[in-house]
Amino acid sequence: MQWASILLLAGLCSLSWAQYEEDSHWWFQFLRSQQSTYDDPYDPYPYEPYEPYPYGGEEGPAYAYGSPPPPEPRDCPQECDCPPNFPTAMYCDNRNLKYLPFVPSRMKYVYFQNNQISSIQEGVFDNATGLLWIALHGNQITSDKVGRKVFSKLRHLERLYLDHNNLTRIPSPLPRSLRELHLDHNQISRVPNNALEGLENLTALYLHHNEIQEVGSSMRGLRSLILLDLSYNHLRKVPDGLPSALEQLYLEHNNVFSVPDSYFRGSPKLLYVRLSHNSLTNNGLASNTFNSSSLLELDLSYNQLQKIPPVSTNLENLYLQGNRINEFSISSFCTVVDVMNFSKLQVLRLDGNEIKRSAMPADAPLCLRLASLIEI
Ligand SMILES: *[C@@H]1O[C@H](CO)[C@@H](O)[C@H](O)[C@H]1NC(C)=O
Ligand SMILES: *[C@@H]1O[C@H](CO)[C@@H](O)[C@H](O)[C@H]1NC(C)=O
Ligand SMILES: *[C@@H]1O[C@H](CO)[C@@H](O)[C@H](O)[C@H]1NC(C)=O
Ligand SMILES: *[C@@H]1O[C@H](CO)[C@@H](O)[C@H](O)[C@H]1NC(C)=O
Ligand SMILES: CC(=O)N[C@H]1CO[C@H](CO)[C@@H](O)[C@@H]1O
Repeated sequence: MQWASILLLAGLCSLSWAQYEEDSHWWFQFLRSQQSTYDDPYDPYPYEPYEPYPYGGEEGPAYAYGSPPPPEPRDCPQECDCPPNFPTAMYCDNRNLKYLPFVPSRMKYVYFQNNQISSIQEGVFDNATGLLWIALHGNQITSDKVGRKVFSKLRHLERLYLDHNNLTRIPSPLPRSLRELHLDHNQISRVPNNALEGLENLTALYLHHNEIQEVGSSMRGLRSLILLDLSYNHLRKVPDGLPSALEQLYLEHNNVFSVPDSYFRGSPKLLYVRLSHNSLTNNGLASNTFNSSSLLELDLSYNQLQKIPPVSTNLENLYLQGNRINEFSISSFCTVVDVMNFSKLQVLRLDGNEIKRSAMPADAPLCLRLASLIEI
């Protein structure tokens, strides 16, 4: 990772500049701490395709250790730090701010996280039309105090962090240039069909831990979307139509009770689907709902399934623990078994069901010949 990227990401993690100056190894420790945060045992695929795009040396941080830091430029708001050797970044995080200071025009990266900011007043970003990242997470921003046009001049904005706030709606309109939108841990309850219209470059959308009951067809048009996280909401239905580039779909901890037939056909690149802790029954599923050849991992644990739904022979990980499954149907994995036809399943979890070990059919090893873990 390049220096600039490390600095930019470090800004999000609320290290202070004092730390940077004291310890020339701070970045190493930062990387190590990052590693442990990502070390989630539930997440076997630490998949981070959204590294800040390779970033030219133009405004590299290159902090000269040993020499006294030059004075801060005069346009820097007094509440904030504007490191002279990184002239496009402004750090105003973790300092009990109640209001957003005006952002000077040269800024591209601004960090306001972990304060007590409750509003985004009209005009605050009007001069900073080159902004690429805005970090506002960990504040108390409410939807009625977000200026109607605050984001309208930001034609280059790529990352917007508004997670861990008090929002009840998705701010609108949003810059069409956005690539990452973080809105998780708010109180958003509804996503209107046009809320995300025109976000043609959006690759990751984080809406988990909200109170969303319905998203309608709002996701369908997001043609670059790769990751959609709607977990920990109150959804009873899956979104109407999935984006065609989607690879990761997280819907765990909702109240979804059915998934339409051929639902995943519209997303031929889908790799990971998590639907654990929902209300799925076999009646709510068509026979080929999950038989989608791109899927590598499917988590259907903690639902109310009584049978193993048919899956593609390409599937590698299938989680079905905590259901009411009472038979081991090998036909759910293999319709034909011979030298050339078998399942690629490696991990199958069936523990916490109503099934006995002896229910494993004799021909199971032939079909599931790659399985390294089968838990019953
Ligand atoms: C915003 O930009 C205008 C025009 O460049 C300038 O006159 C004004 O002082 C700027 N405002 C602030 C608060 O920096
Ligand atoms: C935001 O939510 C928190 C926790 O729910 C609450 O304590 C706080 O008063 C709220 N702030 C505003 C400005 O509504
Ligand atoms: C989307 O990204 C492409 C390529 O990076 C860029 O040319 C285009 O202007 C972006 N679209 C918007 C609406 O910013
Ligand atoms: C999955 O669908 C394919 C055709 O796309 C079919 O050949 C196969 O038998 C199906 N698998 C199961 C387990 O029903
Ligand atoms: C259902 C299935 O995958 N059938 C395949 C079994 O293997 C033969 C080759 O031996 C293929 O032609 C079939 O399509």
